[in-house]
Amino acid sequence: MNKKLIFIFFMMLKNMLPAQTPISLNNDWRFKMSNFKPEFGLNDEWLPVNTPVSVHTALMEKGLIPDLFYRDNESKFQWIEKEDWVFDKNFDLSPEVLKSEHIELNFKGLDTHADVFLNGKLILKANNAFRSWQVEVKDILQEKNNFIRIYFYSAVKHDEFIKDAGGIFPLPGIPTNERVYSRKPQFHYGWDWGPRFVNCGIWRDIELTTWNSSRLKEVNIKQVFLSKEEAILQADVTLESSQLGEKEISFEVDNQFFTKKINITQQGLSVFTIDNIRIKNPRRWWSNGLGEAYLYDTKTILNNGEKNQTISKKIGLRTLKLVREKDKTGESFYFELNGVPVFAKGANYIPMSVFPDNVKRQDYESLIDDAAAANMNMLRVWGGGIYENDEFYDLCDEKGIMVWQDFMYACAMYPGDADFFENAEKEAIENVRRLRHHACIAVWCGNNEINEAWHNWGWQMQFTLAPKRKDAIWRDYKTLFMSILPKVVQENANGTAYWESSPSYSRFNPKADSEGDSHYWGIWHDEEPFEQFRQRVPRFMSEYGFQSFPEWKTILTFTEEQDRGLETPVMTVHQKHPRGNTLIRKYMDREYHVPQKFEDFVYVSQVLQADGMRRGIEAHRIAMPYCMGTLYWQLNDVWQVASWSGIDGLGRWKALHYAVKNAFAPILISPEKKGKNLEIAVVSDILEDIDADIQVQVFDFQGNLISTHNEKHKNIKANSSNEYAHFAIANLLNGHSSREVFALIHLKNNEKTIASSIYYFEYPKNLKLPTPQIIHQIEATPSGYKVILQSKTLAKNVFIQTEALGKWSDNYFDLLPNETKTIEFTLKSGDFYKDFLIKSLTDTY
Ligand code: BMA
Repeated sequence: MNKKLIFIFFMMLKNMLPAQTPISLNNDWRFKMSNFKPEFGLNDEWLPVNTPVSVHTALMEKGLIPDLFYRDNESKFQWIEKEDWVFDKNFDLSPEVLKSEHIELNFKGLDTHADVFLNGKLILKANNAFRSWQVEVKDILQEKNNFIRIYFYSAVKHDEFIKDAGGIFPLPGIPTNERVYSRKPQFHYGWDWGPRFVNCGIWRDIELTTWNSSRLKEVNIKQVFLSKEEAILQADVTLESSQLGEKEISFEVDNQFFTKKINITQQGLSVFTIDNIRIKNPRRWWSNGLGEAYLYDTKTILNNGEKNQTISKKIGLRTLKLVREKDKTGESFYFELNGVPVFAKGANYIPMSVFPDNVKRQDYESLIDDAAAANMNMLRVWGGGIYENDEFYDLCDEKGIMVWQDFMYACAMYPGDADFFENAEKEAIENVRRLRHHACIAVWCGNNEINEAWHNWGWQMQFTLAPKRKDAIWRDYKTLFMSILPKVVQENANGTAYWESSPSYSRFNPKADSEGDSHYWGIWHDEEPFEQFRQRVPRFMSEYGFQSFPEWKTILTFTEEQDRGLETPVMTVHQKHPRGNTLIRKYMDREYHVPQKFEDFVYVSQVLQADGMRRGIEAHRIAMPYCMGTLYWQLNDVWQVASWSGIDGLGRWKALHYAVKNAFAPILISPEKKGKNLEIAVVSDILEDIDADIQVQVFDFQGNLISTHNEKHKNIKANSSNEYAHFAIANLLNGHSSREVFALIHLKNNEKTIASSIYYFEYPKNLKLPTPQIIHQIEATPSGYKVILQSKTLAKNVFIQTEALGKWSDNYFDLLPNETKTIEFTLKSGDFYKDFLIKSLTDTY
């Protein structure tokens, strides 16, 4: 054999060695209700199931209960949460496995209160869905017929028990409800966009891991120094050992190996550092839009005799700081990536399904692609959901999406006993360490809206709390969010910032606009007009939003004919905000003709939401660098529902997501009427200056040119926003009515359009829109279809519907008079021609 072949053979052998390869215990489980009750219509039998799975998803999968999101099924299946459920499984092990010195059972996610028995022995009492659990089980295992049983206690019964057992907690009756007693996804108890399904089950993998003498427990890759010329890293390698002696560890990055001889002098955990890992001319990690999100592959290897063990991680080299500096108006709040202040463009992310056990890698891929495609560079993982699966953060790393990561606490006061704090601390340490190597992680935030709620939502009065009780609740808040969590971040997050609570101040506090991050709900809750976005500009807008309905084809999936009306009992189940429909209608009435037909109302609700939020985004972007971020509420949905999302529960983009894609474009033109002028601001996220001409053309709806105006050679400054031109509206209109024309604004560099915008001088309901004749042609493409459209007159908010699932390159757009527009549809599944329909705003009159 030549040397090359020997090498290949050796590498194959090395890869085949079983050392540390976990043995999956995911398959061949069975489950049933613990105390069988015939009234629920199930048989008293064990049901075979593969994990990860939860009770609700398993029952649906088996066809024993119907689709829980259909019609009003939510209320019919609330009994599931009140029962205890048992999962068990038999398994054999090979003599080789049993020979290992150590055999560990690793439960990556149990939701939530569970007793675990192995071969009749209680090995674990789990009480936190956000933690993983490792148990050494060598002494309990046998070759044949091992038996594992997991008994899940009803979380709601657990919560009620704690709540009622006044003496157990020092502070019974903590506002606002009992969900705080369970460390599980808080939205499972119902939210203003989600159903209540207090789920339980094995929601992440279960594995057996074996090891002898020593194993790699963890590696913490620290970035010691980073410049354009050089990166210096350090790998802190934690080993767990039962035998002492000499070994070798190595670290591989960028085709370089760094090896270290080590001497293990103690049993248990020891940390060894490989330092001075140097990468010349490092390729740095940039957020979406600013450059490549380059990732380096790393391998940390324990040379363990003939059995090597490897931990692989992808890392991005970057500096990412949260900059908060006092200034004349208050305090700045922005993220600085590799020394560049970055305007954060994105949304709030909630879990991808009510049942996170059911979310697949391709679902994550699709959603993170959607975020990147809409020019986003940041998502906020909101505190009422979950610390996401690794795949989510891997994809954010790859696509350059920075992550604002909340700890999982939302809109309630939490207990303050020692057990709770210990559990919370362990949960935080585990998750911070799990995620710290991800380039995407930008900030850890203590909670969602708890500080604001305590001070502004009237709880202190509502719950008539005695002063002592109030003080104690606030003391516990401070312990968790101002002491335990920041300490965990400081000690484990490799320099990532901690922020106590989002938002810092309520919208009724003037400081909300001058420092910290802000949730602005004056638009929506307080019924303020969308124009108010320009008046209430904070330093960093981390929440604001407006509802719409999911697409009609999505509504059809959970309704029957008689359900399809705004206030029908079934639609009410799928609208969780008590004033949701009233508010949508009220805002619609201000700016649009309110359609009679529900189907049209659904469509106009989306157009309304999209345009309102566009105005919000523009208000925030043009205010840079005063304001340095805009994350709207909310990116996605957990089911089919009327909500603030831009992508509906079946993954269909609402009008909002298309509008966001334009409003988040690297270069944005933002026209705004001020007095008698139309002012043209341009925002550029590009890191160099651009020489550009601004051209404004005014047309009537038949396409006749009314006037043209040019401003030549404007220096559009890098990474900034400025007003570059203004035009007297009277000159633009040139004697025509503002109800009959629109302005088309182009920004051109060497005659090439680099950004454009359409401006209307009036609300849509005041425009004298002609009824367009849209002609179209459909052609098949390798990935789906393309639709070519044309109209002689303006067609506003052209919407193309198909029953098929897939992605449109554009939708809900204005088709200009005589323009030929080609739209691509990438088909995922379904029949493209079924219920194919094209409509525009005037079709709803
Ligand atoms: C925010 C969030 C959520 C809520 C949303 C819509 O304040 O933090 O709790 O779902 O508003 O009301």
